Amino acid sequence: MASNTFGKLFAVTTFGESHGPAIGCVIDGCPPGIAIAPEEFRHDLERRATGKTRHTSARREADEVEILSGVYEGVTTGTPIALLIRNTDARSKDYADIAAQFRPGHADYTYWQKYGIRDPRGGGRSSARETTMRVAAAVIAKKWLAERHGVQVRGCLSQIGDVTPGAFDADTIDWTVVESNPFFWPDAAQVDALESYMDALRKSGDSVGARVDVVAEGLPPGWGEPIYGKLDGELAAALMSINAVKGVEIGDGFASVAQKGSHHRDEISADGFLSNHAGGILGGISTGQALRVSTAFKPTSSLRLPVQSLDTAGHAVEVVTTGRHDPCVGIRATPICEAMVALVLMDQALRHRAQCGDVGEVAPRIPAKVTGKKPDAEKLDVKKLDVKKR
Ligand code: EPS
Repeated sequence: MASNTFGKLFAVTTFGESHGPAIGCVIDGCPPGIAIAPEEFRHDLERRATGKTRHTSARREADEVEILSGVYEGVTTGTPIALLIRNTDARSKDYADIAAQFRPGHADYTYWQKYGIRDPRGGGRSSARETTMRVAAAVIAKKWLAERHGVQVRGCLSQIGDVTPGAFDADTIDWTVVESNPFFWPDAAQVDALESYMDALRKSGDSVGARVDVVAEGLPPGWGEPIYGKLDGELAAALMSINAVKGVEIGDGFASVAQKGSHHRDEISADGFLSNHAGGILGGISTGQALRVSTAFKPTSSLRLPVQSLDTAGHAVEVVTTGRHDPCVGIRATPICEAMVALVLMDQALRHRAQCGDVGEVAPRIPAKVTGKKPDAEKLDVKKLDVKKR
């Protein structure tokens, strides 16, 4: 299958199916000298994993990473790094009854049309199981970005269905709150209400969409390649490649449509930029401000609620999907979005070093921090700060 490789200098190829013996990746182009141990993958893989709370799929995978190559005595050697994770909890019988049916909203029909054959077990290659390897590869990217450039890539859930955080500002997210609840939710006061919301949703058999925000801080100005390798363009493509993604916004995104230019342009003073509507990117190149990107996930299509469809013979069928499905795929998408942002940044950092490494630091460097001189009233509208509890 083509197009399983991502990145130019830090190139990640993933392989494997949800119910095959294993999933894996090969990272080619990783700089030598990065210390990495198998246990360092655990934290992010557990953040992404199913079966950790009642709000995600009940499948319990061990997600043990085996490093097959590219690492000697705990340090990357510059040769291809192969990572392998064996699938340990696939239950293919859940798919026996729907093996020849097209689940509406799933990739069953399009894979069938493209290849004329498909692996129906757990969605095969189209399963979110594949995202495990992106998160694993990004553990190395995140480590290099942090150690080499002081870049931190962090994300949170910023909407589930029509519920938005009661207190949310991308510039002042309390990351300890985000990491201390099963939703990566930034507002501690709403977590109980979200638990009830998700319990009711799961009982109803339905699913709901979500929005994930990622903020990358510490970026230097200059990363990103105009014209066809723009940082925002590559971020959008990377995030859109995640299962169930239907939209990506950079900075104020679609809200920019209703803004005036006098408001949107981020004023510059000697103390720093006065706002960050651009989301840290101008002309496809990082400004040195925080990178802000937001991703929309559609509601999960595998539901136990009956729905009409066709089978591969063209007969009308009623599809009922049993098995262990997420009522909201967006809930565990935060580490996946972080991973894709980190992989893009790693690749762009290496590309910048390759072409412009000799340019060095160019004066003046505008400080990243927003000084707070200009009240950002319109931004509040954009994020819909009203809480809609049910
Ligand atoms: C998925 C369906 C479920 C999820 C799976 C994603 O798979 P299965 O029915 O085979 O258990 O559990 O997610 C994972 C296994 C994972 O590791 O993310 C789908 O249709 O995308």
